[in-house]
Amino acid sequence: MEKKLYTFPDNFIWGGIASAYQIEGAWNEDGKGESIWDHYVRLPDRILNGDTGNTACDHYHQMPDDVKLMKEIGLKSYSFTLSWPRILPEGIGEINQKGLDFYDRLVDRLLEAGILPKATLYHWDFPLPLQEKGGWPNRDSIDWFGEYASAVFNKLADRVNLWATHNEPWVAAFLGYGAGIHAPGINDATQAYQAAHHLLLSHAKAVEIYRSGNYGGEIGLILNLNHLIPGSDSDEDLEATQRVYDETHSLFLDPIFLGKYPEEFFKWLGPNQPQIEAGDLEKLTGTADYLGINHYNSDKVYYDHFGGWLKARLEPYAAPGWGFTQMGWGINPAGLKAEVMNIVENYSHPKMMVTENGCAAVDIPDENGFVNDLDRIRFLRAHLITLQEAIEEGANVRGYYVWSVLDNFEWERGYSKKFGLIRVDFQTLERIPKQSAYWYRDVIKNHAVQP
Ligand code: GCO
Repeated sequence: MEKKLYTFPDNFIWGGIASAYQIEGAWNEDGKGESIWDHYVRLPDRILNGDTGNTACDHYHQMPDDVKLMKEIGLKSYSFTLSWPRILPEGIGEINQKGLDFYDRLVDRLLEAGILPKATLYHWDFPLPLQEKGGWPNRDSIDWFGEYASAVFNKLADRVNLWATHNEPWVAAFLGYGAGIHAPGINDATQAYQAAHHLLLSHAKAVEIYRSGNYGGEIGLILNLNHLIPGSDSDEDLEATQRVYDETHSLFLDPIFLGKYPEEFFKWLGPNQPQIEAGDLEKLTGTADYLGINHYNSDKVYYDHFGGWLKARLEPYAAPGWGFTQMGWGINPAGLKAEVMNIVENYSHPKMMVTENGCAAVDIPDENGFVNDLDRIRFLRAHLITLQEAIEEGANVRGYYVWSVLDNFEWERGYSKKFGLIRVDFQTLERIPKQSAYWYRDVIKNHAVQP
């Protein structure tokens, strides 16, 4: 019997994604200012093996060849992020023209290669001088971000029609200002929730600026929506799961799509809840032309008296027949479909894209440096199949971006985890496409996934 082919809509966008700090390098070249990550990686014992993004994949210098490689593996779109301090070294004020020119060249190279550019304004590399003024917890950050967004739109919005303001504001707020395991390394729940509120308001500010420019493209928000499963049907586990859902999902989805914050959750937060000014919520509602969903894994959630301010403990969940990625994340392909259908059913059925999906795989190169990453192919195939099912059930999903195009700097884990379709030898900076790159090229060509 012929195997079912999982086909995607004709106009479905097939892409790959990376982020500025994780691949560019040139951390202090051509007038670039310091980001909080440039500073954070120099602090003792923050990054595994003392790795930094100082060079990373050296994409800043190797960009033309990287775009050629993207074309060779058949990408129809490339989602990149812009380094705020490369463009505004002080965060506000004088523009570094050489910084903007890099992205100008990147966009032109992509268009020449027939690859749709998608640009995200912020992927965590906040300008250090502005962090020294209080960072995202400072309400001035809204206007700082607006000034940055204007400078970028003025230069690129004539050729880039697919934008996102923030990548994973939850990570920026709660790992950067809450857990303190990401830059700027602050451990303060009140600052984390205030940062989350200002990240959302800055998103709305950038959207307002973009829309007033009548550029005609689309601008959205990208959220990390991993799937949460109650550890049991006990009240305490169900309530703990709701609290984790509220912090990771409701806190961002509700104001944008429902015009409200999760009130019960704010009562739980008590003094940690963000200071909100009159009119703030009205500014947030309806500010996403599409929702970007970053999805990797599922977790079971249990009540835990010692589980931080949420009093919750997460345990990675792997579906039957699956295991865990090199990040220790539970593989549960059905979790992607569950997250997409949750948005369809509870958040007014918006336009969506899967803006990140991929896995850190074992990746052992052969004598030629080639990686036959069948485990990554199995991961991607299974997630695309559940995504196709969601689309068949009515989800308005317009595209899918594999994280990541290149092996790169995996934040506090340094270069120890490999997510790329293309291997990077960090001794020589040689790029070598993995088997998954060739598999994905066929998926793109066929607009379909074979089981
Ligand atoms: C994220 C970030 C990426 C990560 C990737 C793998 O989702 O955390 O957007 O920068 O590198 O997800 O962890």
